[in-house]
Amino acid sequence: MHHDQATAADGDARRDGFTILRGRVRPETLRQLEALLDQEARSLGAPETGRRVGRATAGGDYRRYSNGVDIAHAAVGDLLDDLQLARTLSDVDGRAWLLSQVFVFDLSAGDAGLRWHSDFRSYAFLPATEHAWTAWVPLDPVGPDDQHGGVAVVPTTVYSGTEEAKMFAFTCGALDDMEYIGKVMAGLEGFNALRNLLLDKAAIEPAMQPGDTLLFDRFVFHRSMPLAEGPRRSRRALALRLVPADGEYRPDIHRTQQMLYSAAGVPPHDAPIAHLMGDVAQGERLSGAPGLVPVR
Ligand SMILES: O=C(O)CCC(=O)C(=O)O
Repeated sequence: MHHDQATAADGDARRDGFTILRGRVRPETLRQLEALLDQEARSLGAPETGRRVGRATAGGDYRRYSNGVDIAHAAVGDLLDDLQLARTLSDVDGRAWLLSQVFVFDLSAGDAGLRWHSDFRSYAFLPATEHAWTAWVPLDPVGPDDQHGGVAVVPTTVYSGTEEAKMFAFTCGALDDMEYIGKVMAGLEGFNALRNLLLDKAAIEPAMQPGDTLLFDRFVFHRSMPLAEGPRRSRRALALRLVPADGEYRPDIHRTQQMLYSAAGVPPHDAPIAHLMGDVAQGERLSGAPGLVPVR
């Protein structure tokens, strides 16, 4: 990572779990991504396309949304070329990375987006202690001096999702004890309220222009900032999910978390990578998956 370019508010990936990569995405790539987002959005409400699209994510709401963008799309390839994430992430921990999923989010005034969360569910096919990264790429200006509409983060030096991920995975492994599950469910609301109080207090809302990228670790708590009234009708963004090539494939955790969440009445989360895994079996390395795209 370019430590020389980073300011305190932009975070340090190794220390804070997030950083902002300023101006890496070229204007030509941004135009292609806008077209890609519009193309995905047109498929809204057209189930015959077979794409996984919908108005609402699990717990969030948007004008347009997709979690099923083709990760091998040419515009996504150009974005990866611009971002040079292999170098940046290797500077953080020396590993190689794979693209596992691409989302598009289009938030208009009045949409809540996603509340405070870390990305346990998007990466539930990994061991609970495993790192993974999201590159969040806005296509419109965001921030406190603009119409808000960005993503707020809390540095992992203040609060980290590491223990909650372990807690969820442990609880997923205890589905045979419904008395225990019931007590966990009953305690969750109070637990989340206390944690969210701290997150609201410690939140950093980065100011970003199209071309900038917010890179954050799976354990970083983050939320959508609602779009305030103003000249822009909506805020568009892409999110790239990145997984370690030497990470272990654990579809069993993904499966049990689906059961746990549905027991709590929360909508299921699509299996984001099962169709990309080929013959890779539980416990094997993600690098063997034919459908995951190497990050360059
Ligand atoms: O773009 C947004 O509103 C939220 C993105 C987000 O929370 C995520 O990618 O996990």
